[in-house]
Amino acid sequence: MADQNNQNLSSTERIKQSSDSLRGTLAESVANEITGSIAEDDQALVRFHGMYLQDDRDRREERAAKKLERLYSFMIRLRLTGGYISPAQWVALHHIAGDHSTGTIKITTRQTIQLHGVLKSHVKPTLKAFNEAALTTIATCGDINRNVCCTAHPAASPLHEEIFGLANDIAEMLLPKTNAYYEIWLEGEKIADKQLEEDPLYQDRYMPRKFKIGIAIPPANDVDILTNDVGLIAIVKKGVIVGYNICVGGGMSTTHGNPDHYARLASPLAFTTPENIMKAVYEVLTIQRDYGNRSDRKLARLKYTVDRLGLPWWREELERRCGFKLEDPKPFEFTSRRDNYGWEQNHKGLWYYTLFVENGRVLDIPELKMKQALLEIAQSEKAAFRFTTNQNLIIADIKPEDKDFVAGILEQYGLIAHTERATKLRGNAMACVALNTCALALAEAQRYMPSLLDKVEGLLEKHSLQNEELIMRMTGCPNGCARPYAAEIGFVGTAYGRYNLHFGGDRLGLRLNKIYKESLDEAQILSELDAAFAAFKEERSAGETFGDFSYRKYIQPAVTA
Ligand code: SRM
Ligand code: SF4
Repeated sequence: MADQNNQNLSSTERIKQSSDSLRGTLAESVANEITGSIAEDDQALVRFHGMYLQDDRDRREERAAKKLERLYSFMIRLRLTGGYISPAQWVALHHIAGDHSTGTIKITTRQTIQLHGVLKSHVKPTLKAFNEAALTTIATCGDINRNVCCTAHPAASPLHEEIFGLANDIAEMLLPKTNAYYEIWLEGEKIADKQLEEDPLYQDRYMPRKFKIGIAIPPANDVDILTNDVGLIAIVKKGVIVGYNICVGGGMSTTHGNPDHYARLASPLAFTTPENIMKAVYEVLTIQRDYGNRSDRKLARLKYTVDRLGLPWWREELERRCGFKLEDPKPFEFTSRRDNYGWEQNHKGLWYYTLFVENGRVLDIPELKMKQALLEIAQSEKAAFRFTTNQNLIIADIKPEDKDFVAGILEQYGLIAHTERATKLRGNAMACVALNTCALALAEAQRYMPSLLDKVEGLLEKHSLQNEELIMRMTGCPNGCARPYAAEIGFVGTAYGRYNLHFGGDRLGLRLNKIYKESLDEAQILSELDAAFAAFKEERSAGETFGDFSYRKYIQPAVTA
């Protein structure tokens, strides 16, 4: 019996099951003008609709002193499979961000967009405006399949369109069947016939926890494929995708001081053909739905179900549910994980400009009017927009005759100089949102990382290492939203101003790093990095990356001791 481990269901399981297909009392909560918040159970349900209730953590003390409730608002996340948005949609997004949120358009580490600071009274107008632009937020959060990521850059491979299509098909297949989103936010009709809402995949319990899928075309591993619950790696022979390696059980989150909660890279489980891949992905979800832990949410991700039941069991069960045999995973090779900044042309002659967006924050500041420049490009309808999982933006699908026009706007607003100015370190770096909106942050991340980078750049120059392609990532807590455990140098917040320093991840995303030193302040971080860079410069072998060197010098001896 699949659910025998799940006698004591977590409170979230009960909320889901009694929610009337994700409705709960959301409509009443949203209509209640007395508070900026919503009822507690609805806070869990609203996530399935693509939102989180948050409050401005910078203003908690001031509000408490005035005996005011917290300054509540919503973070709203779009669903953009493979990170694509049309020019008309960008124009709409620009105005919606200005009218209803802080105005900053935030590119996330899963190729989509978040708006912050949306007051409760603005949520419906925001979702309606998104809907008018054929944009949706459904199922971007909650215990359900999230935004499906795929290799971002169409110039990376002539096969990009095929995996982008697969990403869209998978995303569609795994949408929830409930009509609640349309009813609550878009004045849709209440469906009287409940049979129309029957959901054979999610039923009334949805997944035990969030579920993430990515697709990569080697040699690019820009999507950090093995950090997904399910990572599909396209196997290409003579220019044709002959099938996909199915990798299962990736996930980043840890808990400080608890070894039972760990980061894990997905394990190659099997290979199957393009004809069978949809069925195989679907059945991985049904297995996790039936066998995932529904008692302890900390152990509910697929990675723990994979480790608990083992890969041979998983393969057998997947074959049984699919009704066809799977093959052994095929060999593949990744050669890079970074975004290639600047101009590139694809096999059809279309042009792409990959723009550096520090920590994914698109906004206008006096010295850089990035948002305005992108609005003008979008208004011209001469380019679309694609987001990368490194929080950057590709100005995309530009016809050769339009390239000069787009380049002119980029030049005029200084965006080409801005991108070229980014050092290799900064260009590869990522930090999560953290303070002031993230309720779980223990330390700063995106607001602090730029100034730390200034100092680390200085250290690299001191050791003549500024041309190294180092991957450095930071998060404000151990949940791992900027995938810090898959970086060569990772910082994970432990308390305000303090971070665990991780060393030893590889450059290509095939080996996780480990804690090197715990809870360091900035002075200690810089001193540790100074010493490690000096040793790297002195002792590295030919062509050795910092990740491999630091693994060999600092991590491996501890692991094998
Ligand atoms: Fe995340 C929760 C932001 C990618 C692992 N994540 C959160 C919340 C919603 C905090 C909360 O639950 O209250 C953060 C909202 C902050 C804010 O104010 O915006 C948040 N996560 C983000 C984003 C925006 C970070 C960014 O700077 O881009 C990313 C949005 C992705 C998207 O568009 O869907 C984001 N989160 C990730 C990733 C990276 C990835 O998916 O490639 C991870 C690690 C991979 C994984 O899932 O294992 C990640 N976020 C988590 C977790 C830990 C989940 C777990 O297994 O325990 C949490 C906490 C939770 O779910 O309980 C979390
Ligand atoms: Fe918030 Fe932690 Fe995710 Fe950063 S890693 S956004 S602090 S949950």
